[in-house]
Amino acid sequence: MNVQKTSVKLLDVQSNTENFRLEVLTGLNKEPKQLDSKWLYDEKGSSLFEKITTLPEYYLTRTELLILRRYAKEMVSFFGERAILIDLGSGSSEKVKILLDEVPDLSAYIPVDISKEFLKESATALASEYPSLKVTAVCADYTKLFDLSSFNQEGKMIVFFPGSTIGNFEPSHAEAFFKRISKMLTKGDGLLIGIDMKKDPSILNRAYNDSFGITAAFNLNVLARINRELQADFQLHQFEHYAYYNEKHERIEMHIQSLVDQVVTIDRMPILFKKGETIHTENSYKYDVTTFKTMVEKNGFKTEKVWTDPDSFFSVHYLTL
Ligand code: AVJ
Repeated sequence: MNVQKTSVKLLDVQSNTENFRLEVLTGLNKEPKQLDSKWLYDEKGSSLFEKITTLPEYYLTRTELLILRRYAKEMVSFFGERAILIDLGSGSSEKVKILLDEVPDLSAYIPVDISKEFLKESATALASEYPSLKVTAVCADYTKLFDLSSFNQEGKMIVFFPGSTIGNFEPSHAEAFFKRISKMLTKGDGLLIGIDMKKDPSILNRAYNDSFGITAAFNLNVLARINRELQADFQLHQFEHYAYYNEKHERIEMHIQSLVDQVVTIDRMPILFKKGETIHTENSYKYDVTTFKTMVEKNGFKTEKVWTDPDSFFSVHYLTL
């Protein structure tokens, strides 16, 4: 047996269950009902999302990987020497490996994710693949501000935010996110960010309604999580996945729709559902290059370079403070 010793430190900067209870109860008592999409990513949700990224209809991950592979050399040439690479929502780390393979001299790699178990596993696996790399995993909600001052800085801080996760934020929250990141960084530091582009709605609709039903399972899994963690009694077969492109708001909306009139109990509190009523579980905003540039520039960043695929389905932007 080959047991690897690794040097992964884990910093846990959140108290998850209390936030979850409060946000679920608040969100489901709203009109219309809603849940923040970050709650989709428990261990099961994270692994279902990994499956989504390999689906034929879900062009996003595949296309971003293609852009990263093709332009990694040029991307890392912006990082300079001894950079600290902060990977927000690191997931399986497949994307960052493309960059790591091109930067020989990082002073640290900091994967950040809200899903603790998943983070621990993937950070440990990565550390054993890159034995000379200093890896410190941070379990945090990166929609909030967190402290990076303990990482003493030799080179630039580079924040890597792939996957069009920024698309989950309301435009006003995306702006707040840029402001917050800019407070964590100093002049000359960088932000490498992946964005899904506006395109033919039928392509978008297919990407969020895959024929294997994995996206549906991913969406409905949040109900199973609420059942398990908050003593609730959702009957999953009484609900259905519903996702569509909202042209006016330029976003995919993902909902969970109630198939009948019903009452669900969460921690002894009754929640009423009308037949057809939905819980809005995710927005996935789509951008074009110009709109995105304008937004980042309004919030302190300068666009240094934009890379895209031949169909302009996806883009990766390098921004500096
Ligand atoms: C991880 C936020 C980029 O919006 O495409 C995939 C999540 N939701 N299928 C996306 C997701 C449904 C995904 N992001």
